Amino acid sequence: MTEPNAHVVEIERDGPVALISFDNPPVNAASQALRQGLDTAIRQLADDDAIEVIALYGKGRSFIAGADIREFGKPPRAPGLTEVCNTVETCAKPVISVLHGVALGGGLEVALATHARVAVDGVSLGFPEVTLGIIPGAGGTQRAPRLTGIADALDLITTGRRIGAKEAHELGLVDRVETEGTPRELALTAARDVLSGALPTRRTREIEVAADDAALEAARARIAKRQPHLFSPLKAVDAVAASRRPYAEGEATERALFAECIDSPQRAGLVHAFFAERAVGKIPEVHAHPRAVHSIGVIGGGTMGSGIATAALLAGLDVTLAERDQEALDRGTATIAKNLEGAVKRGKIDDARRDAILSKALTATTDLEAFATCDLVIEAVFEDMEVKKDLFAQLDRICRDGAVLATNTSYLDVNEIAAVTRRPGDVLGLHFFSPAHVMRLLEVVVGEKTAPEVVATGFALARKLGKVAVRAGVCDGFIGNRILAHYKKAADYLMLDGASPQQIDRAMENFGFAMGPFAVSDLAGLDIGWAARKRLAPTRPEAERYNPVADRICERGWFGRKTGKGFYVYDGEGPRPNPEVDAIIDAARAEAGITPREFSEQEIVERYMTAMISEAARVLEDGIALRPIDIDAVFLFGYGFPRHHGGPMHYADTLGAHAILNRIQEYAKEDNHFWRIPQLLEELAAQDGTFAQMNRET
Ligand code: T1G
Repeated sequence: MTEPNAHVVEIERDGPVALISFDNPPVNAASQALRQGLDTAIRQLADDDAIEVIALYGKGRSFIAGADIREFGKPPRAPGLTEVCNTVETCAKPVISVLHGVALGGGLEVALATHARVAVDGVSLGFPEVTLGIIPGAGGTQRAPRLTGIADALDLITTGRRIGAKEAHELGLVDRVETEGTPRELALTAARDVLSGALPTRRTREIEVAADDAALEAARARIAKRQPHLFSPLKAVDAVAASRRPYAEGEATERALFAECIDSPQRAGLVHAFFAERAVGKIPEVHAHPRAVHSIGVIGGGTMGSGIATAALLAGLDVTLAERDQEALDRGTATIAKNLEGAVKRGKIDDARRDAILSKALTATTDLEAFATCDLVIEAVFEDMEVKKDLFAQLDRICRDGAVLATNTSYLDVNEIAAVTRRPGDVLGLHFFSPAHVMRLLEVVVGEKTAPEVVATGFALARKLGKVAVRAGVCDGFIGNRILAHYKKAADYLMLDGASPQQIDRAMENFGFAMGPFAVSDLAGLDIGWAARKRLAPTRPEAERYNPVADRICERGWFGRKTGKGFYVYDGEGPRPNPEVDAIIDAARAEAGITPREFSEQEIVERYMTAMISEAARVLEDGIALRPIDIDAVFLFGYGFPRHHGGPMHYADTLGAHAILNRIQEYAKEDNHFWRIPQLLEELAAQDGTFAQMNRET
């Protein structure tokens, strides 16, 4: 018999008790070595007459964080986790588990296969599989309903929601909760309790599941409403439904459904999204030492400034908020108080914490001199270069040596702003997305002279705020807004040529975006795009087509949701198309001599996505984004890009560079100014390459 893998799985004997521990840093993923080690250890101990009870626990941070996601899409290597769980459950001797840190996915499945479970307070349990495009595949859909009943199992398995020890106990998922002791100590104690009869054990597969057709139907209805684009949650419901059948049959159903999911493009997209969130932290400045940041200054109490201040306060930082006059300052602090109230309602903080934040951590002032002691200052005033330069000259005079000076500009030149200070190395862009205390993306904009430790400080701050930081270079709009400006034009041309704004929105919503581009513009405020178009008008090339519809809407004083009208009408009955916009569109078409034509939903998606991918390729060519995966993260965390498509670059790979090139060539026949072939795409097509390869090479 093979020995358990000595590095990953270890056996320790203590009289009649055997402890099996896992040590597979950083998170104890159930890699092939762990699976093999556990399987071998159980079989070995089952044959060992001296052993009467076996207890499993994890070394390091966790019990087991689930299957090793890096193995997905590769040929499976035996033993599979289903088989290992069955070895555990069918062992003739009692096997128990002690869960600490996280027990997720396959980790929780191993635990459910043991004969009793002890949860250490603070543990996080859950089935995140649907967030990765799959379903629990090692008996989770069969054993969870046996312990919790169908309704609660459906809730956990179809949402990926994580629960703590107390809730797991209430649901019947664990048998005991412990607040003190190391996992090893608790494993020993619990094993002895099994021997004394104080901790009963049983095989989960032997429990009967009560029928609950209403819960199954309710879950299907909830999924159709909330996750209409996702493939795996409905499969998860089917698998849970099969738990009413004899165990082996239910398990076979789960296996078949799991296999469908693991091969689906959605699984590839969702796993890519998981790794994108982690990949963006790998930057050239990774070894630079971040400066300590305990107190931050925020200039500007508008939506952005107060959102940034809220995010920092929620992360436990001291914040000084500055505005020009008392009235604006009062509005800013009121917005922060409202944001914090929202956090209380969502259960993120309690009343006492909110009061403490408002009375102790937040300082409001109209005097910039208050920034003298701040570790980092973020400017979030309106987008005017002269105003920003003036502010940075003042900050340069006021702030202490070593303080980091950041601008939240969405598109202005960070180098030009840095140049007015005597310390351009301390200056960078920290581009938050509205609402800043909710949206997870932070573009860290690195200027020509930004010092490596200042970049590292931006990333460390993002971590503290729970944000996903992406490194961006300087250009108009950085990564996200530069690409947005381009594909928004594609949407405008579609409209001018015959598609209605609602049709375009619907097409993109059916593709998976939470909102289409015109609904988003209405939400953000049409005046924002109007200001940007006016700013760029002097540099707009002659050859560029122009759609004046949004300008005409703005000229009527309709700025979208906040004024009750835009592309849609908002009058309390839910948004509906603004009938007056049709006439504006007709006039614009007539003026440009366009005879409108029909667009299929597919063509809309193709043109929109091709424009997005084209500009993204140019952003890469220009070195504005480090890697394709950084662009994916920007769109996933800042622009509501459908996670199951993995991001624009991952999606581009699913189409292939050739197909995209062909589309651009086709579209260029009608407009060769807008539809230009990015050199990078041409090179990829020539080499039959993918964006994914570029991720690996850099
Ligand atoms: N597989 C492989 N690598 C993983 C991993 C996993 N399951 N989990 C984390 N990593 C890597 C991660 O990429 C990063 O690497 C490092 O570990 C630290 O992670 C059969 C099929 C456990 C809560 O979905 O939720 O079981 O970037 O930065 O913030 O039914 O990672 O350093 O190179 O995130 O402390 C179900 C996924 C799998 C859990 C830790 N399990 N992981 O968070 O650290 S499906 C999951 C997490 C399954 C079965 C099915 C989190 C965490 P690098 P980190 P963290």
